[in-house]
Amino acid sequence: MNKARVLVHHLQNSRSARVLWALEELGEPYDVRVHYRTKGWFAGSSLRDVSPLGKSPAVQMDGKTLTESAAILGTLLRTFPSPSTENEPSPNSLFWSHFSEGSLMLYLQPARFATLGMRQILKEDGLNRDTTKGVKMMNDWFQNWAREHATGALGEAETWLAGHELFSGSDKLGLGDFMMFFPLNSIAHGRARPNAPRLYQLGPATDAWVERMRARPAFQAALARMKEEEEGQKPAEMREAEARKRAEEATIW
Ligand SMILES: N[C@@H](CCC(=O)N[C@@H](CS)C(=O)NCC(=O)O)C(=O)O
Repeated sequence: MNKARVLVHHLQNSRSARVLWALEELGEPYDVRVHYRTKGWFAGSSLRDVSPLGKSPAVQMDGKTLTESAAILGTLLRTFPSPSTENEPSPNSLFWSHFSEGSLMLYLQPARFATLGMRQILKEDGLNRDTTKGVKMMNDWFQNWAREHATGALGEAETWLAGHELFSGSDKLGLGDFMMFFPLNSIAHGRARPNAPRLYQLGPATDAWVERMRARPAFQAALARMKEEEEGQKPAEMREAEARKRAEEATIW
């Protein structure tokens, strides 16, 4: 049974981390319902029961369902004011909040899915050499295009952080920080395959900002809560499948 005023719908490895971190910074109690990714890295159907697009994050609060991370965070910061966070976004926060989704995630997310799509297509039976080559060429073209644009955006962030402690531009964490954290932390600490080439690089000021944010007790608390909820709410069939995979790996090695 849910007790807190805020219920966060959390999808593993997703933008909902922004919301859990913000709620920890605000000291506001919250409940979490975990949604698990499918094998293809999609959200599955359970989030569609919560909101029409079925995307993460979604928050239920005061009888309403909120979606879009920037809009959710704006509402939370205003509703639960705290002395160490902006209650209203500064012009800088507003800028970086739009930048995060509109100039950075715009390239990073489709680039990731293009690679996932390519891997899936290449598993199909009956592909000839030319088709395989064409699929790889298309993905390479797309990755180069995305990388060129994302690299420009990462340069902008680096220039800003070389002169400022926070994206808010003040001494308080703001909407811009919570929003920018997801793409930058994903680049710095994302689930790259072992030995995979790093497609995106952060500048030294950006790297240092990510580590400062990660070291905040509220971020660590959000991370611990995510792990606990993801583990605790895991469906039995998922546990069994994981146990089978571990057993198979143990047999192979
Ligand atoms: N602009 C939206 C993007 C939401 C979004 O694309 N969320 C991803 C997770 S990071 C998602 O739900 N993906 C699962 C899917 O598309 O199946 C926001 O900031 O909330």
